[in-house]
Amino acid sequence: MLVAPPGAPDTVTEMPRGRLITVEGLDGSGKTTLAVGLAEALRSRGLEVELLREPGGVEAAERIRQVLADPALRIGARAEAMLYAAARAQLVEESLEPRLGAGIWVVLDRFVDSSLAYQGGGRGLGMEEVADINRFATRGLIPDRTIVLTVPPEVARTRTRARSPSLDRLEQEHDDFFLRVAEAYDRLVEADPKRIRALDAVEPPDRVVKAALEQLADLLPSGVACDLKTPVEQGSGGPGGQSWGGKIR
Ligand code: ATM
Repeated sequence: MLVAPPGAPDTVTEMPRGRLITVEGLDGSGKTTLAVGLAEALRSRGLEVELLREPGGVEAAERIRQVLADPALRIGARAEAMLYAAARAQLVEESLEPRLGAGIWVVLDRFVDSSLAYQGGGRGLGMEEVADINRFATRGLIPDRTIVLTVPPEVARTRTRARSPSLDRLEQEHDDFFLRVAEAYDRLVEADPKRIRALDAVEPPDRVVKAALEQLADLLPSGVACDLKTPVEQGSGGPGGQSWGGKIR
């Protein structure tokens, strides 16, 4: 099945395709908080939005996630890249394509750019090689917009360690691994500024959500404004407060 261009009517339903918005960055950058906040903000403007994560989002991919996180397993760099791509292939086929085809927006916590940064950059497999297997896995599906949260790797590491005392297989990597990942993200932002927008993750969460929404302005259906007040400005909590929860799978 060919991937219709963003915003083009779906040939079967004549419904405009949904948009795929991905959120990227180092663990501890606040990426998941942003994904939850962004999904909420888009829903509050009347859009149907699904919030998903990678690796995961569908049962087979969630099981692959458990394998990838297991610190007791030895997994080589190439096998690791293929496992992320396999989880992604299943998510695309089982969940993303049907939803986008039905006009649903998807906010996705990580996608191909994570593999380019972690396996291509961090593991040193090369971004082009990793892009090749992912083109196969995703049948060429490209996000309509990607927000990369930038944060100094040492800040991200401190937050990750504070969050959980036991680190998973990837979180146990050395600092220079995460430095290479951060550099790879910088290269991705530089190479595709139309799709990939970098935001400073050190800003308060509600400001990051607001800034991310502004980066989606040209994708929103006409009549939907992108300058909504953040929930904090509206006095209803939000990621700056404590009430902005959300299930992400
Ligand atoms: P989250 O913690 O954002 O759910 O991601 C799980 C780990 O998987 C994360 N580890 N760290 N640190 C990043 C890693 N990852 C990859 O290495 N490649 C990928 O393609 C994806 C989707 C995630």
